[in-house]
Amino acid sequence: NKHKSCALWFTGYSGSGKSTLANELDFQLYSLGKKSYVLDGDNVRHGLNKELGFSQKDRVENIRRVGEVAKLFVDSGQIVMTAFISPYRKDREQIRQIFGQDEFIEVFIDCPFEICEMRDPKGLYQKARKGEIKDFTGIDSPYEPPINPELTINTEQHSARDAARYIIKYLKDKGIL
Ligand code: GGZ
Repeated sequence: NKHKSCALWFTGYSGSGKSTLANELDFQLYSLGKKSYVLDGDNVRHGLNKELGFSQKDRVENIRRVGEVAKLFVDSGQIVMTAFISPYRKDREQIRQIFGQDEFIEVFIDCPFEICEMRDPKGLYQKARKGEIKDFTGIDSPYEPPINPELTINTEQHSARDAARYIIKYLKDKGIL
């Protein structure tokens, strides 16, 4: 059951399916006997990063800390999935630099913005449209898609189950699993 450790860095809009896919992948890896962990807003923004909001400055710091924590997981020999919007290309590239070659796998969760807004699982897009939430990604805060991600997953066309299988195949092909 040996595997190499790596960080799978999911990036995409709110509602694009990052956490759903990360958790499905976590489940599939567990079924294969592999040790993995998901970092997302639920377990990071309420604790470690609870003083941070959604201004550009706070997002940059949020993502910087998540990158450092992900690095600790990789150093401990695990496969870590991070599910944060991580809207700035430069920040993602800086995090890539702290990892070794092949340890950082950027996964673009490519779901059309209109679909994310239509899904609106938490009603946040509607609130942002009404001006009740400021600095909302894709509305009045930017999102910079990756230019050369290791993987691109369209969650409009593929189920989380199939997408997770596709990522596992990638990890096997790369000799990580
Ligand atoms: C974007 C926001 C905002 C604003 C609250 N903009 O669908 P969700 O609810 O669960 O995912 C979103 C999450 C984004 O947090 P991240 O830590 O991933 O963002 S970043 O990487 O940019 O630091 C959404 C909710 O928090 N949320 N306000 N203004 N998303």
